[in-house]
Amino acid sequence: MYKIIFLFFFSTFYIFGQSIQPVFPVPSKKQLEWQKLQYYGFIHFNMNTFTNVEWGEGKESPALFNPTNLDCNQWARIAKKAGMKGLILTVKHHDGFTLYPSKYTDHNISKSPYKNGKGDILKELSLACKKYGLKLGVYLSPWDRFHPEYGTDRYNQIYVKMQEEILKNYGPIFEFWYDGANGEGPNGKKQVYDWPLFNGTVNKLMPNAIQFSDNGPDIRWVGNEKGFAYDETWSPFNKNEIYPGFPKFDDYRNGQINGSHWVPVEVDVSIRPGWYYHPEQDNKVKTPDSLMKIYVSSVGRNGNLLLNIPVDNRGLIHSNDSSALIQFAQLRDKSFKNLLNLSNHKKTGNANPEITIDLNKPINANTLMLQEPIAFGQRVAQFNVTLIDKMGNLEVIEAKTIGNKRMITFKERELKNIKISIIKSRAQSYISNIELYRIISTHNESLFH
Ligand code: FUL
Repeated sequence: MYKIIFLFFFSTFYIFGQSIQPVFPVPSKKQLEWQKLQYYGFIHFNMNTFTNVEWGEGKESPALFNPTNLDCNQWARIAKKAGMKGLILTVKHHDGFTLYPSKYTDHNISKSPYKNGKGDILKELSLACKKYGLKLGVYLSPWDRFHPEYGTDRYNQIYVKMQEEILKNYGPIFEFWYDGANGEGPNGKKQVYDWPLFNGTVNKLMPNAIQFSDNGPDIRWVGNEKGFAYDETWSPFNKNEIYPGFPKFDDYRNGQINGSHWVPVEVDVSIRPGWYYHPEQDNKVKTPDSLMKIYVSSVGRNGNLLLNIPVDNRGLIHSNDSSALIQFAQLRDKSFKNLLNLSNHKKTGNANPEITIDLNKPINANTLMLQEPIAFGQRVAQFNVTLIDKMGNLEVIEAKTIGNKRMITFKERELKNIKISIIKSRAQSYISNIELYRIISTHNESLFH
């Protein structure tokens, strides 16, 4: 129907057989697989759920931990229906209470009334994830405000023993999550963590697991908990210059154009104001429209989205959260339909391509999605998108990085021409995919005005 001309344009998809020279760093196989997940869930559920706080002190009585209707199948069923690819559980938060009967801490679920001390919620969730075809991940807080050995060398060994218990007994773990909080333990001391030991334990026992922290090794924090990555978001990252809890992380959150290692971003955000369940936040669940904006600003800015659901003190996902999650999934289904057909095209190439798409029949859209073939490295550092509508009105949008997926949103219009100009690139640039969407709100209107 429409004519598409790719001027000065090379791409993996369009130039079969041409060998692309990688620009380092490049992702490992497991990092590439992880990037394809795009969207998965966090479950904050632990002692704090029963004390109604965000951070416990480690002095809470295990008698308080007593969910009356806990059902991990409900969590997994909702996550699956919501289109999530996996769930990451807070097996241990900063207060130190473990949701499985660990032999290496006295502060654990076997001391609670739940199932008369015979409960193991990590086991229950691993079975539910298996049943619903979801991946299972774990959050095991290094900071432990209960453990008497915290702040001594012995604690590093204890942490490793817990990692071993988890990695040996609960089936495949797709992601191991280390948060950056590092405060004082019960004896007033701070721990000097042995990161090479912790990372090495996971690499040895679960080599396919991705490890998250402020500096990787495999994926990293995006630098905020609000649900967005930045216009400039590099997967190349100088990971060896910082450590988890690094006080000046802000200086690192964009990654670095010539970063030493491939460490892509994961965007973690909660569906409610808190990470844990607080009944007073029942009416503060994010709307499907705001979740869609978060998705566009995370998955659409070279990241994966880790969306937290605070399971309530019954042990269930509250209906307000589940209905927002399901409506958000329906919005994605309706919105991410590619309106562009690039099957007919011509191409030529040089280092800074300009891609022109002429549409004979105008297309009503509000989002342009671009992808780089990241297996060969991330390259584009600056580009412009020129939009020309059917009346001939022109708008130029300036942007920085592309990476795995970049969504450029604009006020809905009938597009006649689109021009993508790469202004700055680390090396020969490649665009492997271009799509156009009309992303809608729950009222079926354009989401962007
Ligand atoms: C942070 C923690 O301190 C919060 O409680 C929460 O778990 C968040 C995801 O990570 O570091």
